[in-house]
Amino acid sequence: MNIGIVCYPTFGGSGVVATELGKALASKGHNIHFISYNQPVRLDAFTENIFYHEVSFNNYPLFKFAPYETALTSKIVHIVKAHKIEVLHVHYAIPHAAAAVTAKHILAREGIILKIVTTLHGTDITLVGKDKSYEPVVSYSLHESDEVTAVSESLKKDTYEFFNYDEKITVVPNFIDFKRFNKQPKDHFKKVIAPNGEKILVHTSNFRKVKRVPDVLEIYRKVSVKVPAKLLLIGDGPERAAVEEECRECDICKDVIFLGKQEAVEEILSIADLFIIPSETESFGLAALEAMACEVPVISTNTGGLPEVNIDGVTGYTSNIGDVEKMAKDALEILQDKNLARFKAQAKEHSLKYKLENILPLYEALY
Ligand code: GMT
Repeated sequence: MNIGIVCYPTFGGSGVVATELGKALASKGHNIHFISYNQPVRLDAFTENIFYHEVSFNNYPLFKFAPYETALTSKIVHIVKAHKIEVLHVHYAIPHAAAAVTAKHILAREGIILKIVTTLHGTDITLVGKDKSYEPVVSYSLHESDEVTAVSESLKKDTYEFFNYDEKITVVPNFIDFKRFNKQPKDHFKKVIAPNGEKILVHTSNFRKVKRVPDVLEIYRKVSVKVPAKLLLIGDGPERAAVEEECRECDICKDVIFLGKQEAVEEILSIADLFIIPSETESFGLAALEAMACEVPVISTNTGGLPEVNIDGVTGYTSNIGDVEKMAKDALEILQDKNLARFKAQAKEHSLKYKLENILPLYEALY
């Protein structure tokens, strides 16, 4: 098939899922056309039947805000016509679904049929659900999509709750390519980070408020009083400077290592003993699943789709938002030598449910 994929090009989340999906579809012989404002970060190597189309526009002085949605809509129309796109899969509702729906209507006037699959990823529903200003456009775009998917049961429920939409939503969870996400032998790296056999705790995120990175620090501090440990923080974002400042104030800079944005996150996860994700809201928690695939148990909140991914007492533990006391206690429980191997094995075992080979056919069936 000729398939268009509209996504954000950034590290993490919806952009990663969209890009990995496109690459997997291309390897099965589909022609994949990515449409975005930048080359998606994981679209890093030439592949025969993958094409990238950049949305660009001139920002005239009259415009206070760049008309991205209009430029995207026009781009979709051009690409669908030029490459005979049959299905357009948009990741993240705002503004991608609305642009796709407008393009579909423009094309219909010329007798061209375009089918739209909209995948909801999280903040397009949960955060926006609390800000009603986008509601009419999102509800309309969902109605006008041919298929709507959500990445967890929790997100499906939230969508029905926040939006004026009661048609079918298919849950298609995030997935893992186990050819890439696997525990790798990285003992030399582990020795550099933890020369005295310290436990290694890891957190990955875009350092937005919703990730509650200060809670990660608090959990680490409570754990490291009892068990020698190092904390690796992967990613970058608005809250990072404040968290670094807090490390300096608490004099723990030598044990808390900020790694910034990392491409080969699986190599770092390969030396980790525990992954911490204390988010305020998380529709799925792909970062947690990536950790589990590398045999790392998870300490998370019980919000959104996290309990679907991190099974309480099996792959790690879940807690109420902000309950750092319990999260630290649970972390110590997992880190005890008699428990660690069991939790690691169980995390891996559960992650296998989300292997690419299981999830890809679900999307193909929708197309
Ligand atoms: O987590 C983020 O802030 C990025 C965000 C996105 O839209 O790219 O991630 C969302 O989509 C991911 C892929 O489906 C999910 O794994 C994340 O849980 C979700 N983030 C939130 O709900 C906060």
